[in-house]
Amino acid sequence: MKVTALAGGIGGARFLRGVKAALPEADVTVIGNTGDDIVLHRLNISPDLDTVMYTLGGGISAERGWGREDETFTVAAELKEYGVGPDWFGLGDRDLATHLVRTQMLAAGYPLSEVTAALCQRWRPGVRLLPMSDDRVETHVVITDEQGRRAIHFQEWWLRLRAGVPAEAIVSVGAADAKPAPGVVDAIAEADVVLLPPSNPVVSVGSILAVPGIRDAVRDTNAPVVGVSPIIGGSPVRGMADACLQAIGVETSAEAVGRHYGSRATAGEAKGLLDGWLVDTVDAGVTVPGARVVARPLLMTDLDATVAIVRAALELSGV
Ligand code: GDP
Ligand code: FO1
Ligand code: CA
Repeated sequence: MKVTALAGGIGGARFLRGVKAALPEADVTVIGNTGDDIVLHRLNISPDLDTVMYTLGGGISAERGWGREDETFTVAAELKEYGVGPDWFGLGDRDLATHLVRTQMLAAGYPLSEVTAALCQRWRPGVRLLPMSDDRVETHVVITDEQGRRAIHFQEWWLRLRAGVPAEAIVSVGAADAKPAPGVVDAIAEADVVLLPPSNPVVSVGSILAVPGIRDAVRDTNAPVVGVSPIIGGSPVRGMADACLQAIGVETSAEAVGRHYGSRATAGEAKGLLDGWLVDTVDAGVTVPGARVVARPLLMTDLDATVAIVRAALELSGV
């Protein structure tokens, strides 16, 4: 069976661990968000690709959910001594090696998709991990602070400001001119099932869908498309997705996010993405016109619980 998933970082990666355990024989393609990518100290950093790669490859920090297990931050401490920022981004020593390899390969002319494949040679995540695009796309957030109204990188808003300053707009810089990476559109078109994990609907799944051609591929695939809600009982399970949803005028609820994705049964321009929408049992009764909505426990507390969520999503898809 061919499974294709559109994933962000921690929520996506944890869900994918369940996909691999539920379907050990499946051919899984992951389309990863690169809107969070940032260049710091001339290093190309791809946090969401790395989170998926390390989580599925056994290198993730279990405690933090991002970066490497057994990490040290000596280089970051030395940079701080020089007064060289930013100090809000946790640059780990082990993680640094990944950024160095990625930066060198990109500088040598390899596209990000090939660089990612090369990094995965080491980590063997057991899925085909494709960046959404080989073109540079960066999520920026428009805020107003003491320096006036300006756009800052998503990572600065998320990590330094902890999304505490309201986002007046969230912009995918470069997305309009980006092309899907090789294999992305085919992986959606040729899948037996397409899954939208419980990733951030705005800055993870939303960024991927902002690359021209990807949203249409999801709308038009012959495969059933099922999404899993990252919002339970009116709150994100982790992180600050509510601040992102507010910026795009979507209420923080499983129903509003399901309706934001919309149903594939809707005709014309308003055609959405979903055949099925999985919500938590506390959100039972939610409706998304044109899509089947099923309620199941959606907390990925351990692998067994996550496998049960994946099985429920597959059942809902009918595959
Ligand atoms: P990020 O890139 O690291 O922020 O990760 P993602 O975008 O992939 O996922 C973030 C989302 O995962 C958040 O909005 C959380 O609400 C959601 N999430 C985290 N843990 C769980 C869980 O156990 N169950 C569900 N349903 N959602 C979760
Ligand atoms: N998340 C944090 O909350 N603080 C950090 O310092 C941090 C550093 C970091 C470094 C590499 C990496 O791959 C991920 C990292 N993350 C960090 C996670 C990540 O950047 C974001 O929290 C998510 O992408 C938000 O969507
Ligand atoms: Ca992310």
